[in-house]
Amino acid sequence: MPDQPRFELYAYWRTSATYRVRVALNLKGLAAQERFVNVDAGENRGEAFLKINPLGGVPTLVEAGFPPLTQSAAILEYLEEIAPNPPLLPSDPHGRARVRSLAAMLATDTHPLITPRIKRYLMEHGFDDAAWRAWQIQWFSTGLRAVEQRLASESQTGRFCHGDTVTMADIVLMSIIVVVRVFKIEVAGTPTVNRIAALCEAQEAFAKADPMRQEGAPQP
Ligand SMILES: N[C@@H](CCC(=O)N[C@@H](CS)C(=O)NCC(=O)O)C(=O)O
Repeated sequence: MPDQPRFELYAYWRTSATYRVRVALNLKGLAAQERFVNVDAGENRGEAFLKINPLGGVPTLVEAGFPPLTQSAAILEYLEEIAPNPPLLPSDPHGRARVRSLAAMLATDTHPLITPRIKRYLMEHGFDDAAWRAWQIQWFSTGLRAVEQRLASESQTGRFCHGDTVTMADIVLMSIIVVVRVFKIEVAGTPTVNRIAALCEAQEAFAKADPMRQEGAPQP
């Protein structure tokens, strides 16, 4: 009998934050048994899931003997510590700070604005579908264009966001790109982002994590 995976990953097909963890697990050769949480049906707000993650968000990583680990950035840092190869952070402090800063521009300052809970609140307070779409375009564009400006102008940018190997910055960047595509939004004027995205998605670890390849994704 094959060994049980070390982790359970509470996940939903489309989510940006879960995608980050999927890519990191793939890159590091770690396996997780996914537990499907239907965010669109509100399962993440049900009593059972709120006991696992009181903020009602996926991903949540569960490992026997430890409390559930929430927050994709914390999960990525944890995976980096338990499985340092391949490294997803540079070896120097300035480099690590730059990678974390690029990642936070999207994971901390962009993504939370377009989550289902924000949509639900806005729709209950006067938004309609068109206003919501304009909101999504506004915040995705703001985040991606700001990252583009840094990537295009900073000398540490290489083939990837930082140097010539994949880091957490690429994982988070791609986590926004794949969701922008799910919502069929086009953000113009981001050539460096597009160049790096093409390199990332050519890698199996990214391709396997694509939302459209997950359980529950709409069939083409
Ligand atoms: N900061 C959290 C975000 C978690 C999060 O908001 N996940 C979204 C899906 S990408 C979610 O489950 N949202 C549920 C909701 O908004 O109701 C992380 O990085 O893990």
